[in-house]
Amino acid sequence: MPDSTGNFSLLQRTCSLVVLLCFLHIFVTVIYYMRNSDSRPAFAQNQQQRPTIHRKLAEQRGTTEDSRPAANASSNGQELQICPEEPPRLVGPLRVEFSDPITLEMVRTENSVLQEGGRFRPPDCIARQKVAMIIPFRNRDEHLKFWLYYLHPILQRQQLDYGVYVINQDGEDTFNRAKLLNIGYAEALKEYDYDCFVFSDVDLIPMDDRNIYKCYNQPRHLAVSMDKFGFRLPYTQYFGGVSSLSKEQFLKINGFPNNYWGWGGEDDDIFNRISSRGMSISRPDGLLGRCRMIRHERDKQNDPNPQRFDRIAHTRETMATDGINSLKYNVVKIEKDLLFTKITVDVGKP
Ligand code: BGN
Repeated sequence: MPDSTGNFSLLQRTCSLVVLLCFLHIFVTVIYYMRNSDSRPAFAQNQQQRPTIHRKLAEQRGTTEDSRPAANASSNGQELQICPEEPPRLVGPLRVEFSDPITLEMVRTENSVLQEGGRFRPPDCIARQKVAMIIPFRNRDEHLKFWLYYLHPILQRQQLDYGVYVINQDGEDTFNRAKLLNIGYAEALKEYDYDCFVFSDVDLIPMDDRNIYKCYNQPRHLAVSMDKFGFRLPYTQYFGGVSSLSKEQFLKINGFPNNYWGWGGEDDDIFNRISSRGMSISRPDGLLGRCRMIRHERDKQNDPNPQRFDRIAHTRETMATDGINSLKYNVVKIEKDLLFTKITVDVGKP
């Protein structure tokens, strides 16, 4: 007859072993999860890895506003190397949505590595390009908040030496996007020796940080795959939304037109300028160039410009005399925030 005490202790030992194995399993899972949670490449939250690395480096360097190191040296005097061709901390596809309850104060706290005016320089290497981000603007503070929230960490991971310039059209007269872009170019150059200019609408956010906001050997169209157009180009010549031109490329086309008042056509004029000067458009592939647009109603004083059809038919004749060489405006106010430089300008009226 089986001994019930023996049976019981066998059962007890089996249970203990099962419990032990469970603990071991949990332990291994936790360790595995912790080791991988920092390096998940896909669909990484934009805010992960945010300023920690830079904050640590800045803390090590003891960088303050007045102790920005020279471009080729760290604060401890060591010679810096040029940044790698491929920035090492990019994470790929990003989650972008506009329902998160964020405030400018939160964005400022998360970007304490910035210098006043929305300026940044990689602390651990010499950036390959000095890029001015130019945003034409009027009454879109809600959109600007999301642009800053998403773009600052991306641009930092892209290891750019950059500054953000919000060019705010003063008054309530008809909006003039391309003229504001010209003004952004001129004003940014008064501050720093930028060699590249990214022109971005305030409501467009890239969905992949491998879409690098820098200049290429041809003028670059960066917003190639927008959610609003079903993630494809609306037409082959489309050059709207976000683009980049080096200083040399910009000057070669005499900048942008100043006389497109109201919505539409100015980006097609820029396209015409580029092709008439023998350049082509460079673009990222459709997957990498995906971006989201913040939905909104059409702005007041930005109705479709009825003259745009006629204007884009004559770009070749007008571009030599209408552009950066004929730009006239008045600066009303310059404000420095930690996250951006806001330049309010009087652009005149049609
Ligand atoms: C085009 C506009 C662009 C605009 C795109 C996308 C014109 C010129 C006359 C054909 N061009 O039609 O300015 O960026 O749509 O919305 O209207």
